[in-house]
Amino acid sequence: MDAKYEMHLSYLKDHDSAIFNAIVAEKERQMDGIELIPSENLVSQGVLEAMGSVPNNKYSEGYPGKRYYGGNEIIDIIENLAIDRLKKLFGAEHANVQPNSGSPANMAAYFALMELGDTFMGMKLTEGGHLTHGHKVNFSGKLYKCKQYGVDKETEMIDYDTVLKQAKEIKPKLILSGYTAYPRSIDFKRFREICDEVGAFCMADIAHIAGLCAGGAHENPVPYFDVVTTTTHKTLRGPRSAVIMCKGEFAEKIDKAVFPGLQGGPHEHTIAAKAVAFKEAQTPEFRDYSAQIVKNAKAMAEELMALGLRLVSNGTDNHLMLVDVFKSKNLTGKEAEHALEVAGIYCNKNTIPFDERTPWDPSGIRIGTPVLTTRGMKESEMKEVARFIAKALDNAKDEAKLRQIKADIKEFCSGFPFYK
Ligand code: DSN
Repeated sequence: MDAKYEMHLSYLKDHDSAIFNAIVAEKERQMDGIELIPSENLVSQGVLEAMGSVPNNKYSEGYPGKRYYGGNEIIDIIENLAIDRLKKLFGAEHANVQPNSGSPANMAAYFALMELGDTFMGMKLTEGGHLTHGHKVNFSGKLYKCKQYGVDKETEMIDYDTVLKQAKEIKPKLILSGYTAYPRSIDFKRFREICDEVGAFCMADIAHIAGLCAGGAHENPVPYFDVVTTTTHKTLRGPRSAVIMCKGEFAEKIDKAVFPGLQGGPHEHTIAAKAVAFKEAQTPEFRDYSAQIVKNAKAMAEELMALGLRLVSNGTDNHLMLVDVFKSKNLTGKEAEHALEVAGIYCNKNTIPFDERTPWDPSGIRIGTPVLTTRGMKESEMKEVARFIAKALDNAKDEAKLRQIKADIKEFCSGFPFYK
């Protein structure tokens, strides 16, 4: 996106200075720093405007044409636009745009496809999965029996033959692919074959890579998977929310699982914002954006490795990478996250495959390029960012040096403005 966006806060400025000041300070933090959290993004003015709009005021339980409240004829237009645009974007037979965020979207999909207590397979959290992919502290591991798969110890990538072998033994009702911390392409066709071989439902949670799938920078599983969930605020660059897409044969079950199974009144202002984002994602500019995210990630990965940092699986195919800071710099993930934050670089500590440390203070950090790419940065800037990262990690215990790096980063970022 080339445009620089205005923030409309004039009413708050005059009537609620505490919230006004906090929002402006947060906008400045976002603009002055290097945002590397791979699940974050910056949204357009259109998305922001729709989110702050009057459909917020409406109750519309039910679906277009079948609501439990009067006065929904305009809301139906909004929700149908979101549905139609999403189906076109991903080639989906059916779409439900009501899930409020990623976890309830996954919950609704499980409710639709499985009985409580059924067995499914998902990726381990420590190797790239998500809490809702069957972790024991989450509903997904409590309400269902989850047998988890992981990555190969040598390559730190998925070994599809091992997944097939496990699936033959476990005979799961459903196999889930799609991850939150896996830097490599996912062979969705292979997952479909594995599911067909063992008679399992084939589901993906593409929250992280949805923008890449929509823009052609990663294989899109929607046309041939049974059910696909995704959040809408990561690489897809929409409002903080989620959607479910599925084959026509699962449409009724999915819709019933979302409402009345799980949620009440849909957030129609957010659904309007999702519709705006889905239109933006259909443009040639968005295709270029998704390709650039990957080019940028590869450029950053190469430079980080040249600077002596070990990356899980030695690189990336998508928008993110995992840096083994413990092995590379003798820093824990928590120490690295903190040092980078002091320097104005934002990331999150993350376990790496076969981590011997804890998730609260793991061996790695997770970084990615969606936000910097939205700001218009290209490969040469990614190399500069990699050098900032390495310098901050090398000076992790030197507060004064980190503050100097922060000042340099503010100057660097001023060349890539986004919100006025
Ligand atoms: N919290 C998200 C992430 O950061 O990957 C996943 O839901």
